[in-house]
Amino acid sequence: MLTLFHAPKSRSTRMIWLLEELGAPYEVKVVDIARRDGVGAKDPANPHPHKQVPALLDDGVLISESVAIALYLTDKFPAAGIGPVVGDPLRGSYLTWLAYYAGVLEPVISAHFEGRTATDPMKAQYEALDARLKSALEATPYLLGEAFSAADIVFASLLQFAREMLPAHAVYDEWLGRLNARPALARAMAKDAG
Ligand SMILES: N[C@@H](CCC(=O)N[C@@H](CS)C(=O)NCC(=O)O)C(=O)O
Repeated sequence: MLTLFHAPKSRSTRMIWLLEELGAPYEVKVVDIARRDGVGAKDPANPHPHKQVPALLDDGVLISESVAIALYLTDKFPAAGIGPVVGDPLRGSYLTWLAYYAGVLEPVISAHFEGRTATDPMKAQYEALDARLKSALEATPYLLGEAFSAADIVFASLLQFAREMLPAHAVYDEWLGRLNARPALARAMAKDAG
C-alpha cells in the first residue's frame, strides 16, 4: 500500500494529482508542517528526514523529494503512460526536466521569492530559466512534446501555487489552461484538504 504524507496546499498536493493521474491505490496521511508564516510545527508522525512533505511510504520503503517520488511512481505504474520508462526515447528528456526542476528551478525560484533575482548572477539564471521553459512550451503543448507527463505536474504546480513566480506570458497561461482542465487535478483538489 502506498501512503502519501501530505499537508494541504503544499508541495504534496501535486503528488495527490499524480497519484490520481496514475490511477494508483493510495492512502493519504495528513501531517502538520512548519510553514513559512510560522504556523504549524514539525510532526513526529511524518517519516520524512526533515519532517517535510511530500513523503511516500511504499510497503515500508520511504521515498522523499518530489522529483524522486514522481519518478518512482511513474516507473511503478508505467501503464498510465505519463512517465517514459527506460528504453523510451523520451526517457532522457523526462529525467532532464525532473533534474532541472530540483537542481535549477527550485533554487532560482526560491531566490526570486526572496527578492534576490534583481541583480546578477541570479537575474541571469532567472531569465535563462524563463527562456528555457517558454521555448519548450512554444514548441510543443507539453514539456515532453505532444503528450502530458508527470514533468508537467511537477513544473506547473509552482505556477498553480504562485503564478507570479514566472513572468506573464500567454504560453504559460495556455499550458496551465490545458492542465487545469484535467479531471485528475479536480479530484486531487477535492482531496487536498484531507
Ligand atoms: N525539495 C523538497 C522540498 C519539500 C518542502 O520544502 N516542503 C515544504 C512544504 S511545501 C515543507 O514541508 N515545509 C516544512 C519544513 O520545511 O519544515 C521536495 O520537493 O519535496
